[in-house]
Amino acid sequence: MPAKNALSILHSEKLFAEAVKLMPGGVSSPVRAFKAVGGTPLFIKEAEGCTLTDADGNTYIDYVASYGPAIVGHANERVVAALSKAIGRGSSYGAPTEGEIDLAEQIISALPSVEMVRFVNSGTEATMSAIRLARGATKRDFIIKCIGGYHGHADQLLVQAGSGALTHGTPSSPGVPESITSTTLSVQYNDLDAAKKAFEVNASNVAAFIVEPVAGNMGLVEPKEGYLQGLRDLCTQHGAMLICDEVMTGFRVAWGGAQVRYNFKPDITCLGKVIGGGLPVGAYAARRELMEQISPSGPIYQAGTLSGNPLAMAAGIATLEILKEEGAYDTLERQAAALADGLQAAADKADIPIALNRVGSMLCPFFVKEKGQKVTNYAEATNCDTQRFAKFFHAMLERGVYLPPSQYEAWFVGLAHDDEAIKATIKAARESFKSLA
Ligand code: KE4
Repeated sequence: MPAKNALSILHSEKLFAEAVKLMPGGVSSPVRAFKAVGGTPLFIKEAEGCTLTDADGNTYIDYVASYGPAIVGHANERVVAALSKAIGRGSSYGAPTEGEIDLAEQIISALPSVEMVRFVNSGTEATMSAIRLARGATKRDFIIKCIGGYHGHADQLLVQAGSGALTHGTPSSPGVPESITSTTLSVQYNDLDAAKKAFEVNASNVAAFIVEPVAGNMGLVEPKEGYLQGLRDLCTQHGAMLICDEVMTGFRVAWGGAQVRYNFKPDITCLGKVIGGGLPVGAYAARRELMEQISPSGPIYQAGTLSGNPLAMAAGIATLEILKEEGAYDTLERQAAALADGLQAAADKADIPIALNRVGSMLCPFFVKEKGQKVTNYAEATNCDTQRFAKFFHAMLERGVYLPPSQYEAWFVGLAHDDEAIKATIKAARESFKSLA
């Protein structure tokens, strides 16, 4: 387990000073810059299991897990072995490979709504392509998304987005033309009436409703009873596609993702993160008659130099093989439940009000203003004490626990978070909550 952290993060500070001269904000993705919590982002030198080591040699129990992919633990020996074998055969051919068949078969066998898959290189590409497929298949232009829903940074979806955009308080980004976003409608998540109204107003123009089945980019908010099936019925009623963005929940909240956990059938599913085992990957998938409309079997164009990359396929296949083993999801459930219970008890003991939401191995403590407050939608999620979260974040970091640097991100528990790690995290949380009181 992590040694007591040295106070020094001198190397990270030095590296960050260099990085900011070379890259916007010194990072390759905004949330990593610690803007929402303050302080210097830590430069990570290596990771193993559930532990990160920063440039100064400090070690941390990690709940970012690369925002989901590291579900079987960092540098998992079976994933490393698969990659070591694959890299010796080259890294990319620009030609079909057997690995794509193997991973596609796994995905199709896990998701009852899916008969065919197309691999891409990120969640953004997956959702962008799924929207194009829905628009091409329905010959309609409008899409509906949820306020606070984040589906990557494609122009048409960066409208009242969650995650980074929400964290930075600029939900709609400059550089996105009004002409592009005029066909994107936003409604409240978990509000079926709002969805109904959006459909009624735009009836026969709606190509798709895209939803994160479990909202993981406004913190973590679980779907209300009947919400997802309600969206399914609305899309069927209006001839629109239901796009289920499972980039975060796919193979995370269940082997079959949220659509199996909550038992509903989307038209198109987007995947990423876990299916690449930490390498760049995304995928969109659907029934045959839809997917065969994608080039080259159909007219809807989509392509990618590194799509189906042999290394990403090898890492994804190895990761899913581990998750498919008996008991993997029981372990994820048990460890995440133990953490959630411990966090709640620690907050209660320090008399710090939190609303702790959890779905499987994804969880998020919201720093609510009043004891007993729940967080069931975007308005409640964004009515939290983000300053208090920031203080908690740093208190935990000093005690060797690395959390996502924003109140609007989910925490991820993986197979490598053993009892010792969970206990150490709860101990750090007890002290951290106390320091806030
Ligand atoms: P990427 O393009 O970042 O691979 O995937 C975009 C995406 C799509 N859909 C959902 C539900 C997602 O959560 C994401 C990306 N998630 C964020 C974490 N909140 C990635 C972290 C980051 O932006 O650095």
